[in-house]
Amino acid sequence: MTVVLIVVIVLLLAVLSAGTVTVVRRNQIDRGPEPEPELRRGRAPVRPAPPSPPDVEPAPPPDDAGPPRGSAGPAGPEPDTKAPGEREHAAPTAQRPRLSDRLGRARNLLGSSLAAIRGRARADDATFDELEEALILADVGLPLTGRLLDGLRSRVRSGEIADSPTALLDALKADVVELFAGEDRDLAYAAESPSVWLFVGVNGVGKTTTIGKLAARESQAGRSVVVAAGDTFRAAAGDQLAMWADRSGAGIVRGADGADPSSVVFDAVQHAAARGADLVLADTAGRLHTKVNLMDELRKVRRVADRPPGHVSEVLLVLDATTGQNGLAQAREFAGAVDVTGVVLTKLDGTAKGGIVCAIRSELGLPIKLVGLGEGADDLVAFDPEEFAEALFS
Ligand SMILES: Nc1nc2c(ncn2[C@@H]2O[C@H](COP(=O)(O)OP(=O)(O)OP(=O)(O)O)[C@@H](O)[C@H]2O)c(=O)[nH]1
Ligand SMILES: [Mg+2]
Repeated sequence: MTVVLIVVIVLLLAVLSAGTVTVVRRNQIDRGPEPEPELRRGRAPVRPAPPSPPDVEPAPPPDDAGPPRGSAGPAGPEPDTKAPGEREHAAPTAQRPRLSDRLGRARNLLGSSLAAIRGRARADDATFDELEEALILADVGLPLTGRLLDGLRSRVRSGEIADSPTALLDALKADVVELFAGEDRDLAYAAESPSVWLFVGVNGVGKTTTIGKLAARESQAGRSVVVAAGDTFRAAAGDQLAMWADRSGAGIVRGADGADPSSVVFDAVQHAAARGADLVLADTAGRLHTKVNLMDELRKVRRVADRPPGHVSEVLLVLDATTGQNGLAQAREFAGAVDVTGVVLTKLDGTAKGGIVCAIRSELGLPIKLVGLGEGADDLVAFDPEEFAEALFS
């Protein structure tokens, strides 16, 4: 009897302890996996894409000789069911970054050279040699460096500039600001909506990111925005743009992978017009400026985007400031192909040396409209020559 009682008690204890283990395991499962370290830090660019809206079916490639086929209106299911006016605008964001705070590398590079120049007694040949070296290091480029120094030399000789390094550097700063005088840096809107801003450039320069930043900015300003996923070359490009559109509340029109980019942009314009949207921001696939067929494709995108009801009011060439003088060759080719109206210089916060801004302006005469200072939605600022010269040469 006692033996039977002991066996029953042991069995009871065994059952109870098994139950406890089950509960602990369930609790562990309920907590779910630990978040990825990247997500915990909250870095925006790797945020998982939002559930993508149904894509707009691409219309057949528009024919250059006449109106695009299938162009009666936005094709396929609407990707964005809210009317532009109903769309909630992105929440007001933090203060915009300052160029002087982000131009780290250029300032470091120039800082020690400028300190050495300031320490000299006079603005003599040795001072000019040092200044020449500093400007070339800062990516101002040989031709412009030569022109700037020639002008300064003759003004020191004539006594217009005092024979002191500080006076010399002040005059240089003023000359750099003067380079940008008279340029129209405003982004243009067409008299009739929708305006189309087309973004072009080589691979990886920051076209899609710039569109994302601008979609947020324009939405905050109260404009209704549609982004056109004209990069049908890379499968992930549409998702990247959809993520930015989702954040800013902009509408998006996408095409199938490999679709004719001009048909996607055309659909986006139709979609924007049908909904009374103000602005279409059209992405394009990165392309080498030396590839004739790809540059021809871009010409076609521009032509199609400019057909009523669309009005191309900006063609923005996006250049990566860290590529230095090669940006000039890119700018020449793109400007020749699609009538570039302005430059967006990205990654000035990175390893860029800054002086390329001056070279682009002086060699190509294109206005620098915007500057990218980071990967976040707020990291896009209007280019300010005074602030730039102050940041670079102080
Ligand atoms: N630091 C920094 N990174 C930037 C800036 N603008 C873009 N980037 C980063 O540069 C990388 C490329 O940006 P994308 O916008 O994908 O470039 P893209 O021109 O659209 O590239 P493709 O579509 O491949 O031609 C991304 O990692 C961006 O986060 C900037 O101003 N500063
Ligand atoms: Mg892109």
